[in-house]
Amino acid sequence: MAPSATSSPGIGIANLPNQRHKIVTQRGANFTLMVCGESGLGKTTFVNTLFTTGIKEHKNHVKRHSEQLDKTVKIEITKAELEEKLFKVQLTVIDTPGFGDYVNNRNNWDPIIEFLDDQHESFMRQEQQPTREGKIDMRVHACLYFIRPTGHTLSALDVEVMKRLGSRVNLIPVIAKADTLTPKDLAEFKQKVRDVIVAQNIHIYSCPIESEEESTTARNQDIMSAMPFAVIGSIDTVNTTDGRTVIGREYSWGVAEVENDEHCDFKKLRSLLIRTHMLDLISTTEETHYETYRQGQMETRKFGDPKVKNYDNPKFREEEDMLRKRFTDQVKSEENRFRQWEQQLIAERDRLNKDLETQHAQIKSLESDLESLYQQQNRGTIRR
Ligand SMILES: Nc1nc2c(ncn2[C@@H]2O[C@H](COP(=O)(O)OP(=O)(O)OP(=O)(O)O)[C@@H](O)[C@H]2O)c(=O)[nH]1
Ligand SMILES: [Mg+2]
Repeated sequence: MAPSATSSPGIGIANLPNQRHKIVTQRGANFTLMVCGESGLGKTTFVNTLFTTGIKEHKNHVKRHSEQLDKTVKIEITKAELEEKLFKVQLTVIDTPGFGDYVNNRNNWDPIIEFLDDQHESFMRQEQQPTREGKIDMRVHACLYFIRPTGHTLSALDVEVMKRLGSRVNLIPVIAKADTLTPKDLAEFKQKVRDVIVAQNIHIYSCPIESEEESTTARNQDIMSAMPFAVIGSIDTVNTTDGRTVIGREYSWGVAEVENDEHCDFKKLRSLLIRTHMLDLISTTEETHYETYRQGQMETRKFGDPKVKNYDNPKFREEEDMLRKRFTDQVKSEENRFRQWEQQLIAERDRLNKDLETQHAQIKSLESDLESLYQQQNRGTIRR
């Protein structure tokens, strides 16, 4: 940097964007994406689609099992390395179990919220250590929330979960299975979802629109106007009627194409995530969400104190009450048993003591009998 600073006028601030670019290029970036939402909406399929289209050709891709379309039952983490024009990105995708199919589905998204907070927590604790090199960072930079394509509106569950997510992470709403709605219904549904998001004051990610270059501004506008992104997930290669081979879902009426802007917003979403706005997602996570978490924690607890786990789950509370009652009952019945046993022991001791006394008395009388016999005998011998 030194030669350019001396040879060019000014102090070289104009070079800063390039410098930042260079630093990031050398170090590479970590990008973590999470998918969540109700069960069976195609989250796992979407992750597989993402890996099949676009990420596969990059080196070191950790291939997922392509047949894995079972219900996801635990948080699953997949890593891949992307490289584009010397820019390296360690991509981590987190697939989560769907919620909403339990009888009592209150709070069954808690593990997801906890996971998000835990990543901030773990990073914060590492920052508090004397050596801060080689930190492990799994803070989630973007969370795709899958919405059921009902055509009506967001469910109460969606609203509740999205509110919680939006205050912690860059939340990106996604309409699942876009091929199940007609273009007209899809457009109407999108508007309804947008209205609820505004009415309920749900925080969703919005990227900076304005840019020095007109084409970039137009592209940003185009991407943001597609929110909530409608997606189609598939890893199957199918043939269209006009003879093209595409990734999509085949129906009797034709093919729903994943990478076709006329059919869904998959390409726009992928572009936002891994091309155009990755750095913005990373920096807003750092500057907004992590900072909010850090400040919140610093205000409520002392430096170095462990995080308070807030399990306000009624199911746990019920179980805890039951356990406590069982424990008290058991202690009580044991106490009763001991008391009876003690009584029996006391009675037995008294009986034995009485026996002992009678025996003592018998011994005493026998001894005095013996004494008097001795005396009588002694008197007889003296007389003789
Ligand atoms: N029509 C249609 N079906 C889809 C789409 N994406 C996935 N599916 C189907 O939906 C079903 C569920 O897909 P998954 O990817 O397992 O759903 P999930 O959200 O991961 O489900 P959980 O792991 O239970 O939360 C599968 O039969 C998929 O083939 C889509 O875009 N359109
Ligand atoms: Mg799944």
